[in-house]
Amino acid sequence: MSIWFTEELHPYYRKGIRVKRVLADEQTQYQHLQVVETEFFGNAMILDGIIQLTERDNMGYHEMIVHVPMLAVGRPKRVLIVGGGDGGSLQQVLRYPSVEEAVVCELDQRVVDLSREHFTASFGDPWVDPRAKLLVRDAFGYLEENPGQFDVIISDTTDPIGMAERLFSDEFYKLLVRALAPGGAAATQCEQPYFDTALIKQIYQSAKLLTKNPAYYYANIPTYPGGGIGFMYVSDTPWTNGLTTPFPPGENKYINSEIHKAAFALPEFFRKELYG
Ligand code: SPD
Repeated sequence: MSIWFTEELHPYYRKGIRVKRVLADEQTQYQHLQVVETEFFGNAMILDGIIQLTERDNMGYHEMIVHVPMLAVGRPKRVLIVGGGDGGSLQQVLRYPSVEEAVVCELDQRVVDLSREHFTASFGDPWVDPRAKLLVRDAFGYLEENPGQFDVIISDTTDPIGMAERLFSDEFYKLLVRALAPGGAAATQCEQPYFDTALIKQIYQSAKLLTKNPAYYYANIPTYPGGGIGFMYVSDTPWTNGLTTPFPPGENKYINSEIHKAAFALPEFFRKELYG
């Protein structure tokens, strides 16, 4: 027996994946959390009805959100991941021998627990690395308490709905930039050019007031709306600095030098919207 899971993040657009069986289905303190085994994409995590990751295509998301700022900074030592309780970004961050501490600020402990149960084939168990530090708390307060502390910050969040909405606000971006060490860089989950143009423009304008060299880039992820998602690079350090930095030890499944560069090329309608 198999069933179709249909996602409707936007009221005018739907996509579906075929599910073989449900592995977990619970209401946590914060959200409806499901893990399903799909027919093509391996295991998938779904939060409040929205696909967060699948085993088959998460690498486009995690490698791009992590390596672009990490490579730009060069030898990052202290890294903060906002959200990211599934461990996918953490796994990529820990590939860098220069990293001394990787703090993950995740609100929902159950996301961590169920990922450790169902996604070890993809992520291993990055939490056993002594450099990994899990804080089960809201990131706002933590950012406020830690100005100038991080070489890289990854904002690995859900969509701007409900409690996650403020992670896309000007206030959040101010705190994010304030928490960066001099020369540091951040990358944030920044939605879909077709569906979220106004939001992305607002975030870019805010990032432009706060830093010298923000830029938007994009990755293909078939299980996300529109087949992909974008990221905002936020830093005084140009992202192009990373083009000559060697990749860290370990295997890349999505990023390579050509993809790294090409990800910043935007379709004309969207380039005009964003950069004028
Ligand atoms: N529309 C889905 C966006 C999901 C972004 N978050 C993914 C979390 C993976 N660590």
